Amino acid sequence: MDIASTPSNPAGNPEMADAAVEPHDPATTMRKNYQPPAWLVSEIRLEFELGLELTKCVATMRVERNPDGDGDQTLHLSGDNIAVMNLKVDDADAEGWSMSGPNLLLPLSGDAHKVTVETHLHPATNSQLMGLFASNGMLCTQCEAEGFRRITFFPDRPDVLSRYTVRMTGDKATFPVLLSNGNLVETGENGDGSHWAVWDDPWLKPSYLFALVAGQLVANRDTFTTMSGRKVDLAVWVREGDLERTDHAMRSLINSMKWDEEAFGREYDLDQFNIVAVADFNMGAMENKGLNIFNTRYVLADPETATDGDYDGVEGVVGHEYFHNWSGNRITCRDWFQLSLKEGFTVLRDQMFSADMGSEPVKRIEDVRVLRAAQFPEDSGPLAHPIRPDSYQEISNFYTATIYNKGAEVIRMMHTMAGPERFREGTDLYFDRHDGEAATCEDFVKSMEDGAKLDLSQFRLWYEQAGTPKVTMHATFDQSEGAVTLHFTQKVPATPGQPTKQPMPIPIKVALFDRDSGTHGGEQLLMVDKSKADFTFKGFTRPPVISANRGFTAPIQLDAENNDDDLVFLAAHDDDAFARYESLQQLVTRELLGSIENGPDEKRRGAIADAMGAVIDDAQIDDLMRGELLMLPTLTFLLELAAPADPVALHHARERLKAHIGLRLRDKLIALHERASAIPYGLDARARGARKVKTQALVMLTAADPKEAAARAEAQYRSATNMTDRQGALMVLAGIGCPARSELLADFHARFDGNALVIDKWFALQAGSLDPKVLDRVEALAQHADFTIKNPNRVRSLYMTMAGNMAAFHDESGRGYRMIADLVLQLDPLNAQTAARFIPWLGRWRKIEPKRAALMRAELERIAAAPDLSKDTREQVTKSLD
Ligand code: 0A1
Ligand code: ZN
Repeated sequence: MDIASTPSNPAGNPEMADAAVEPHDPATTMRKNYQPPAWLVSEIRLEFELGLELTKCVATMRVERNPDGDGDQTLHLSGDNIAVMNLKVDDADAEGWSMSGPNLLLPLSGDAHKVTVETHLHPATNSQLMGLFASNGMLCTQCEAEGFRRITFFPDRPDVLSRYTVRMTGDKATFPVLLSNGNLVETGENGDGSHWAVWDDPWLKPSYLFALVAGQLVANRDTFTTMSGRKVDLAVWVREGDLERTDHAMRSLINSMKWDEEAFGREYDLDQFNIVAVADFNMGAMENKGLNIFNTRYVLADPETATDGDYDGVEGVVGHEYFHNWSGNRITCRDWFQLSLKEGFTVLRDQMFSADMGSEPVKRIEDVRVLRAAQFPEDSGPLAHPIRPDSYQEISNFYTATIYNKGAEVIRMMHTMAGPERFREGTDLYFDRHDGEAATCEDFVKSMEDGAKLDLSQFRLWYEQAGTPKVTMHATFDQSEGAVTLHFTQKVPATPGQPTKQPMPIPIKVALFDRDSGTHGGEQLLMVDKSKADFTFKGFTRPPVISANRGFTAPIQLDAENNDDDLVFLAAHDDDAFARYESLQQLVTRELLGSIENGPDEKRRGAIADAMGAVIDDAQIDDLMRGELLMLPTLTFLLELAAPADPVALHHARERLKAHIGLRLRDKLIALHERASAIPYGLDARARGARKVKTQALVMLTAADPKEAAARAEAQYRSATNMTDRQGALMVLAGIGCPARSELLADFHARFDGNALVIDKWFALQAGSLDPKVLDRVEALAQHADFTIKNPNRVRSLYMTMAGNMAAFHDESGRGYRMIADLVLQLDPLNAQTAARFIPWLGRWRKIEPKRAALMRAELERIAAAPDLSKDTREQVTKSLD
């Protein structure tokens, strides 16, 4: 089977659009059609003559017939936006070759040949940022998933593993630094102002892990000695002025290397490890073998310009990319349907790493919040797909919260079921068994069964079925028997292409609390594996309070039918940090959803404020956790539960509750703000926690009394020694119509002029604010001299932030929807991947009340009607309208 790209649907042809879900549609790649490649490439030598306008590439491959292939005599080489400049087979001009669309077909007579192909690339005009592109005067690559075919003709699929040698030559002044995968083996001067370097990667790898960087870069260097004594040279490469902001990335890298040895027994396997930061990048970062390429956003950090959240982002992403060296590179994916094999597992690994570096319970709460805000809506919308999808049109659309975050949750459930030691035996076996292979999710599951001694037969459904299971729990008490029974039901909702579902095994941790003593007799792990399941516990003299899904052991929506008193009890007594957080969240959720229908419930609002007050006073918890407990549920999560809803009404209900809490707890919040403000800057948990609660307090106080809080926020801004405090204060000010607002926004811009990452914040602060004039401001900001549609970070900081700002995006005029659709149409020809990522916001129309839903659909239809839409955007928009 040729996995090469296929033509997208002709614009405006509704029949073709319908056919997109049919198995025979040529634009759709089906998992069940996987065939091993007919030809393999054992070695490839790439020779580059570098230039920003023109780069010449000569690729010499040793191709060999795959004994497991179908015997096809024709070598299929994928291409995208490149032309053959020269083609040789065994050093003679190739004969009989042809183009099939963008791809090269080359008939071969023998079992092994040398194939040489020359291509010419134009990095400076490559706005898609896939393949070889220019960013700020440097050259850089992005090949995952299908970017290598924009560099040379190749069987660009992850199950073709080759040994790579790369030779680069280029002008020494323009490209003083020349980097590629593996180890640097030779360098030299050409005597004409140009120089060259040869890099050799001894590890077999798929083409998506190839990378090259050339440019004016400087390095923060260090070394790491691995557990078996290999000394590794580490370098974080950035532009000259950024060097002093690389220490945290380097520290995170060293911590990651050590952690992977200890937690998973994984050692690094080359003499060099390079990280390069680039300003123009579609995603967060990329795990190319030995040469990770990062969005600057996940490398650069110092106290003045990066928030605590940014610091966490750097640590997590540096870890994530490093951990891919084993979960992704040493063992890669057989095909892109297996993407979660590397991504789900690596997200779990980075989550565990960050938890070990910081606070485990706080990290768990943060991860669940992300899952609920980003993955749950995906799983219940038109783009829902299993963590191992069955089909795709454009694989770039499948780098989703489902593949990444739900994928991690699924493996976390295995961890919960097996316990840490057996889980480790499972992963050891997986790494042993499949090292050097292009593997499947099934290989992982089998290794877990054999190594961790788990029966995962029914559990495999988690890989097959999309949709967030809805679970209910109802407790009954039999006084005469002293027995409490928990009655569970589960239902996996229908999702596109999957109308009926089977029950899945759902591990749920529970504890039964005695109401008087506030204690419980131990946690139990229950497996709910049928549509209905009952569990009975004896030895109770009165009905206990049930704490369920402790630690969020399963990615489900649980309705535990607790009454308000139970929730208040758990918010005060639960010894599981997540469950404590969850009970407060549930109480708030109940109040918010209820208040839309019936107005506020005074008793419940009082209970919430009391519980929050108790959180502020609780000396047993640290400020990092306090900050989590004081946060209200996100609007995206609430919308999931309320749908179809009026999102603006929901937003106002949430603001009203914030104001109520702010008013009721005014003195406590002021005291909290003052206590936290006295703690000096540091990166330790205490100081970070202080900054977190400081801004939380400010947010609640502002909702209650904007004028009074504005003065406090202004003082926080003016005395800030770090970005967390400064941004927190400005966020609050940007949302209220106070005189300091524009002055301090201008001050912020002037202070950080020229620092792209901070100017991104400046755009985002305005696009995400509570200011009722956000849409006017976004329109004006799009005309600002600092706005450019060519930089994905900048586009996201303005438009993604606005799309996530419920009150603005869902403005009843439909203007927010129109602005996003206009952006998609403008961006699509330039950067299809980034454009397509905006479609899901409009695709949520089914969750929204009918008037707005119609406006959202109309914008999707306007996009769908545009001629020459990219395959990326076409797929998303078609599925969103279905
Ligand atoms: N594998 C990377 C994510 C990534 C995917 C596609 C890209 O191309 C635009 C870039 C990065 C990761 O999981 O970190
Ligand atoms: Zn990844």
